[in-house]
Amino acid sequence: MQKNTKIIIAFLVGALILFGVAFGFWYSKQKNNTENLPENQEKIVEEVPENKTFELARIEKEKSKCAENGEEGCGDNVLIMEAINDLKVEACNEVVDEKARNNCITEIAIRQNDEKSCDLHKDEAEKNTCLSLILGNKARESDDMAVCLAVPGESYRDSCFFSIVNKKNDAKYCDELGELRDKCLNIILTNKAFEEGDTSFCDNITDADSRESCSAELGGTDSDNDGLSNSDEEKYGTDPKDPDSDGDSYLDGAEVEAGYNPKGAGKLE
Ligand SMILES: [Ca+2]
Ligand SMILES: [Ca+2]
Ligand SMILES: [Ca+2]
Repeated sequence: MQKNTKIIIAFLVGALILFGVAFGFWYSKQKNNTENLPENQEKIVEEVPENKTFELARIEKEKSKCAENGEEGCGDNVLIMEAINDLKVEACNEVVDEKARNNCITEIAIRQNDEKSCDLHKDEAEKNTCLSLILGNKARESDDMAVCLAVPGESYRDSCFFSIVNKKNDAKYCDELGELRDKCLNIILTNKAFEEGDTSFCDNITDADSRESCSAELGGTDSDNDGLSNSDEEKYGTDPKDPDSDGDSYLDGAEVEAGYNPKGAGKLE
C-alpha cells in the first residue's frame, strides 16, 4: 500500500470513530431528556387538547356544581356558557334573568360580529346598544364613516365618526366623503382647536351645536395650566399655549390674580 493511501484510511477510520463517539453522546443525552420528563407530562397534554373541549369540561363542571348547590341564577350561568360556546344566540332566550339574557345576546352578537343577532333583543334600548357596538366596530375595521350612519344611538354614532376621523386627522380625507364632508371637517376643526388651545377654530364649525360645545368646552379649559382659562386668556390677550406670556417668570394666572399685567410690566388697568 502506498503511504498516501495509508494516511487516507487512517484518517477515515479516525473520523468514523469520532462520529461514533459523538452519536453515542447525543443519543444518551436524548434518552436522558425523555427519562427526565415529569411523570405527568403526557397527562397534561391529554387534559388540554384544545380550547373547545376545555370549555366543555368547564361547562360540565359548572353543571354538576349547579346540581349540587342549586344556587340562584346557576342554571342561567350554564345556559349562557353553552350558548356562547356554541355561538347560538337563540339559546339566550332560555335565560331567565332579563339582564343576563340581554348580556348573553349582545355578547354572542359581538363574537359573531353580526348585527342581525341583535334583533333577538326585545328591549329597544338594548337592541340599539347591541347594534351600535357592532356597527361601530365594523366601521372602524373598514375605516368607513358611512357605516357609522347606521349606528342608532347618537352618542355611539358620534364616537364612531370621531374615532375614524381622528385616525385620519386629515382634511383631505373629508373632501372625498360627500354628504359626510362637513361632519368630518367639524371634527378636524374641533381637534385642531384643542390642539392649539385656540377657540377661533371652533368658530368655523358649521354645525351650531358642535360649534357651541367646542367653544364652551375649550374656553373653560386651561390648556397651558397657568391658572387662566382659555376664554380668559382671550379676554386678557395672553397666549393660551404659553403659561408666562410676558416671560417675567410669573404665570399669567398668578399675575391676573395679583392684579398685575400678564402681558408686560406694571399693574392691570
Ligand atoms: Ca391658560
Ligand atoms: Ca397663558
Ligand atoms: Ca408673566
